[in-house]
Amino acid sequence: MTTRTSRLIIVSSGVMLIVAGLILLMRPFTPVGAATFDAAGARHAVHLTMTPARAATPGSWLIRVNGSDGRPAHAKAVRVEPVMPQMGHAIAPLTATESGTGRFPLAGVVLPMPGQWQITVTIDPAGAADRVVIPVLITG
Ligand SMILES: [Cu+2]
Repeated sequence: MTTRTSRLIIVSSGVMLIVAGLILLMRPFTPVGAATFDAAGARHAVHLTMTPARAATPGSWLIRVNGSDGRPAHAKAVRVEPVMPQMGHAIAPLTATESGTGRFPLAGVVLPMPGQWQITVTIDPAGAADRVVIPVLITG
């Protein structure tokens, strides 16, 4: 192997390592066992992470709200209404208060049944209420 070839190999494997590192860094952070769901309303986009998305298991939810400009949208709190529309039942609505701009965590949320749920998130920054409906499939 010539010096030139080995130098080329060293440089290209370095480039590949950097590319692999960047791909890892740019991947949105998802905790182990988490499921993520996205939906958009008239003025907001909502990204919901559930850890885990499993029935009858207390879950940690993180709701992230962006405005139409794609940036985190400030609100004091959002209202969260989980329902099972095909079955005609729901759990009591929840209020998630803001923890960092556009971030609304909830702890210990229990969805009692597996199946198709609908999580309605109501955002009300400065009185312009926006409802975003997120379809969520919950496993047993
Ligand atoms: Cu049900």
